Amino acid sequence: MKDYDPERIHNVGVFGHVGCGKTTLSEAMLYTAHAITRMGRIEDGSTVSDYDPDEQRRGMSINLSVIPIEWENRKINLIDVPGFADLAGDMAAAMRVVDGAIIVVDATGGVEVGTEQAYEMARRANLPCIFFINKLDRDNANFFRCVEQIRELLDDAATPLYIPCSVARKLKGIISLRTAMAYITTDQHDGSYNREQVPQELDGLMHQWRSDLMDKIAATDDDLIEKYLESGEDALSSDDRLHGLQVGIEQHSIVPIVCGSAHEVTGVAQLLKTIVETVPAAARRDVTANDLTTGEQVTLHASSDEPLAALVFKSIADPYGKMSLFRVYSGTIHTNNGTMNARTGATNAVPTSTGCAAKSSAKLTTSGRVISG
Ligand SMILES: Nc1nc2c(ncn2[C@@H]2O[C@H](COP(=O)(O)OP(=O)(O)OP(=O)(O)O)[C@@H](O)[C@H]2O)c(=O)[nH]1
Ligand SMILES: [Mg+2]
Repeated sequence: MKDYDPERIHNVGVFGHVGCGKTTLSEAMLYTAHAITRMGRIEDGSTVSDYDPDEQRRGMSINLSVIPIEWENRKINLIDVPGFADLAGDMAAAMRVVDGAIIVVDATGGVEVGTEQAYEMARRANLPCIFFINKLDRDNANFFRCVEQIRELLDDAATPLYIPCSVARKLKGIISLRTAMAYITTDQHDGSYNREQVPQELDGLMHQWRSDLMDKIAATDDDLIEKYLESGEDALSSDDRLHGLQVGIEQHSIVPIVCGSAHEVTGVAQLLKTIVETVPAAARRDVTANDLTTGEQVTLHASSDEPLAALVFKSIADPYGKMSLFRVYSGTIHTNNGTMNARTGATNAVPTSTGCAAKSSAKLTTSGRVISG
């Protein structure tokens, strides 16, 4: 994997109710980004994320997994988090180290207890969120009921950026409300799609939801609202729409909803695009921390030449040894150099630093350094 500076690293967690499809969606993102050549399945115990034999036997996630994905010259550090309520410790651990949250909603079940819990925690952690309404390929999926429930139960700022493109109850792809185009999934189901006109029968629905989105985008900025009121939604350029979306997310007047099917790899490329467009890169998000040696509050900047500050958020022991997963907030960890444990005051050497992709690990940088991000 290439070196990425913190301007190009997005740390994102995938959260939601048990079984809503987080691991399958993570697998679909890896597949869409060509990080794997075939899509693993929960039923076969072949996903990258659920690598533990116990997870494979039970068909559910037990440990969080870190999954790096390269997408359009960015690196997305994805953390796939188990949804099972007894494992909420992993959810809390992941929330501490990510800069954005994907909240997956099962389109057949709607907002469930685990969805509410994940969204509340993400809001408390002040994380920008993206909802992904999954399993739209299922017969009993109901996208619009999910949107209604999300607005009623979680947040009325939730706003679809995409709606399903279903014809005769069959999911064909998704419709972008920003571009007013349909992205139709190809027969390969590998994340590729064809950009097509919106089917006529969905045109009215698309315009109705597009107006809802454009109203919110335009309302974020005086210049945009002026253009919008004078000349309508087509007067907003794609840069205007992106700017309004980003401001809306920052002001919390918009929480984006993306949709699709992890199984059919539909809507997954658009989710990756939404992540890089809306989750701030590591360098963009300063973090405050307590310096335990001085008792003072400090702001950590994600820059490789600052003093080192890193947080171990999960330790895993397996027959091969012990592994600590950490996020570097500022500075650089040099392999075999001493790092001070701020809590105990002890100095520990970091024997090897690797970037990990679930069970496998690969050296993060060619120079054996781990830089902030
Ligand atoms: N039809 C359909 N099934 C899906 C989709 N995504 C996931 N599933 C199925 O839903 C079940 C649960 O999927 P997982 O990916 O394990 O869900 P999860 O959210 O990671 O589950 P936990 O980590 O245990 O909370 C599996 O049987 C998947 O095959 C989808 O888009 N469509
Ligand atoms: Mg899972």
